[in-house]
Amino acid sequence: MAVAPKSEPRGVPRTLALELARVTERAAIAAARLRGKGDEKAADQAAVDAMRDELNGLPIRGTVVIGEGERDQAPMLFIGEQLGRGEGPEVDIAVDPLEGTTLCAKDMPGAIAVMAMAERGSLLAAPDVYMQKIAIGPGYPSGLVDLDASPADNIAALARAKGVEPDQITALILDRPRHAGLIAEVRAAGAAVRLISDGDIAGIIFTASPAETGIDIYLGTGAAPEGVLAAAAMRCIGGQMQGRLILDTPERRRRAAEMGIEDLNRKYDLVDLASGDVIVAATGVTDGALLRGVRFRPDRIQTETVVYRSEAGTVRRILGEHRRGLS
Ligand code: VTB
Ligand code: MG
Ligand code: MG
Repeated sequence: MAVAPKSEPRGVPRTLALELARVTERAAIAAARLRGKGDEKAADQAAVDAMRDELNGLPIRGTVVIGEGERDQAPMLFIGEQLGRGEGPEVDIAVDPLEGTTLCAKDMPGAIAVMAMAERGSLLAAPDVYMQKIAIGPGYPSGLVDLDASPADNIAALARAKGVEPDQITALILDRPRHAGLIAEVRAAGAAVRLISDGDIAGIIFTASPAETGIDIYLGTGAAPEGVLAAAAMRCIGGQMQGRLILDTPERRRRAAEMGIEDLNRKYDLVDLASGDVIVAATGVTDGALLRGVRFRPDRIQTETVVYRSEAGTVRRILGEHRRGLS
């Protein structure tokens, strides 16, 4: 009996996965040249330029829906910018060319170049405001934790589901004054808190493999673009996530409305943030727990990239060696 050919998936052609890796590799290398130089803007700009240039060579009709940078006036791939050669599939593009600009400028762990590509209309076009977020890994009943539940209830529910005491739970939280209350509540619930200075995309991804990372839950408020990028990755790996935009000024509300957001208090689920067929790629800039940073050797440049694809649920790690054309 003839085996039916596997149908070509709709949405984003899977061959683009390697192209995405190429894009984040280039951005990471460009940023890594400015690692430890104390100049966040220059490193960000280098990553943005490299990413834009590489994306413009792809056979896609891309629209930037997430272009991080508005909030801190960083150089950005702007929302609405059209990318690609103007042929091929219509796709949404979300980018954070240099996630953790401060980490890069100080040569601290965890700076990455990251982007997502998805079927047209499937990534939340979020303004660069803050987003309240919660995430846990795969394997739990849906709705186990909730953005609107208290930290104590979320920790207790997660501990019960894992069959452990709350003191066996570790929450990852951005180290910010705004989180003082949250951190105290999580500790009062008996859980441990691991603080990070930046990099909550990786922070959310860590919840997907608690045995390796030691992180069971992500809690707190980070940037919305990073929320959408993290959601895109979680769609591929599995896990649960919710987010809510913080639209606390007339200007932010105006900006959100302009971008088509109708319910300003909406609690977004994972699939509201990133639906459809999605590919995510990230390359390490500095060494980190998720990815090794760029290594400059006399004869080559080495990179580590991870590529996630939702349709097949694949996670691929690519060790790149770049020998030419990278001066
Ligand atoms: C977080 C963090 C990012 O922005 O999303 C953060 O994960 C939120 O903004 O790496 P504040 O720094 O204002 O708290 C970053 O630090 C930078 O994009
Ligand atoms: Mg950025
Ligand atoms: Mg960022």
